[in-house]
Amino acid sequence: MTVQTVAVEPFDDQKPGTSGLRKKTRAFRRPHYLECFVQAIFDAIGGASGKTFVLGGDGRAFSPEAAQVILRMAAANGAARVIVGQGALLSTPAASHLIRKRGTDGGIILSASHNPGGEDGDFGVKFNTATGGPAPEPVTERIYAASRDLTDYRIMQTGDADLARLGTQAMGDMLIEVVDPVADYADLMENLFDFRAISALFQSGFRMRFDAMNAITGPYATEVLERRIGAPAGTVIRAVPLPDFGGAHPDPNPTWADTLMAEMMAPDGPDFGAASDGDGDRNMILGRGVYVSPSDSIAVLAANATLVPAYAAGLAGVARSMPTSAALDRVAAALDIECHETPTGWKFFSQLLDANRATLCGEESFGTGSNHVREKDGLWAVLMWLNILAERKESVREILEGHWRRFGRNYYSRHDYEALDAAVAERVVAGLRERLPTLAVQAIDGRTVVLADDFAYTDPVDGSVTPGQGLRIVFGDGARIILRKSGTGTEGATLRLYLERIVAGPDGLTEDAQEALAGIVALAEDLLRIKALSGRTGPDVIT
Ligand code: VG1
Ligand code: CO
Repeated sequence: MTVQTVAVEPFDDQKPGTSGLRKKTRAFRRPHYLECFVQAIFDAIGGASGKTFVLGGDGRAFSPEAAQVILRMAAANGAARVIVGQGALLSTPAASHLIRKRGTDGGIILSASHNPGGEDGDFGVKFNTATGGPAPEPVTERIYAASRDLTDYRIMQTGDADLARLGTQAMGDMLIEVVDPVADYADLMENLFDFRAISALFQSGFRMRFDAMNAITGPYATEVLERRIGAPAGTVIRAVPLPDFGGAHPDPNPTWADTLMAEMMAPDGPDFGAASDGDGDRNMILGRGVYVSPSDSIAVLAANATLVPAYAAGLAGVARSMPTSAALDRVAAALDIECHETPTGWKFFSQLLDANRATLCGEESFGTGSNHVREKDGLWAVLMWLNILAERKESVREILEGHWRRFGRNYYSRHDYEALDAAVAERVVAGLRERLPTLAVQAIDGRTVVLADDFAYTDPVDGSVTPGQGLRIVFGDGARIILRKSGTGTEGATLRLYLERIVAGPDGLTEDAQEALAGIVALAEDLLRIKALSGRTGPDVIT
């Protein structure tokens, strides 16, 4: 076995976004493209020599080939060991857990998460550090810099490793350890939650539907819900990960999980419904006839966390991304714990979790998690809900409405304008940015603006400042309009418009969210003119 050094011209577009490098599968299949990014990762972390890594992903097209390339490159770069999920499979939270449990130097996750997969879809590569969390900004900056300076990469000339066979095999001086992708993660869940209480709930006739969307959570949900907890067979649907997700868009929201939505909205629908995304870190929560907005979900979980064994002692603090509604803030105030507001992307939570400044974290984009790993975790959120439902013996709707009566309701919605012409998107953003200073001293439409800025985050742990994280207009009554550009798309530019309005109650708590927000939506269009400038008649996805 010899190490080959391949001279290359560097690529100039390997800048990781909100969560890793995402490109069209075809772009990743171009000669040397994946190899250059992987070498840039190794170079950016001071080399791979003597190190141990975790490797796996959501099984989308190109994953098997990519895993073999990464193994041959890790061997050529002197890595000591790579722990690989069987079949190169690992959900994002399971990979994070494995990195931590085995004390490795980090891991490489092959996924473009909620982006569609297949030959015409997207592929992605993400590096997580030894904490188990997504590489923080300084590391992704170093990876990008290394990718631009690259002159060559190193790869072992050898055949494929057998990733179907559990156990250890050698590749040159490096060991490849193929592990069951599900077992360690399922054990972790069993330690956090009261599986017996959840089992009893199912035995009492509770009905659930879990839509794995033909993606990675299928094997995890089947093992945990059906085998260990004893939910009826068939509770988990679309449970086998497919390279193209069966043509589905593996994003758990009302638009893309429409079949599940229809089943849950029927009068005789199941008691509880949930869906997860491509790489298993997102979750959508539904009750019979009710959709739980992710911003409400994290608030409800925080308010009820002490009912769950792992959090019985209370929470050190909570955190939410800036565009996530402020429903969580009121729970934190009631619990008298810290509430942090971070930029979008899980990497900003990791530092707070490490410093024990937060125990639970949430994002409006169907991401919820805790200090059990350093990623958001779809199945964990589902189990949190199940454990709380088992303890409270109330329906999802009763819990949600009770929460609003106690804390008030933050009506919330996100409107996405996808794959816009990049110049058009920039015009919308620049237009608003220019007007921010004047907005801050104005009353618009009878509402007083108390803050209009471009969100900059100061990390309370290390004092680092991350500017430019989204334009926000905050009104005196707590209503907000927020605009930011997506950092995970692979086509044109996607604009996300986040809308929020607070109703303290006791009246007006159960309106339809879009109707309750109609005034704010109209105001946003007046200010931003997204429709006028883009020629679109409305958003592509509403969550
Ligand atoms: C989106 C979400 C963000 C999430 C990120 C990664 O980013 O808005 O909240 O952390 O995806 O999630 P953006 O930049 O497109 O808004 V995942 O499940 O796609 O890794
Ligand atoms: Co994801």
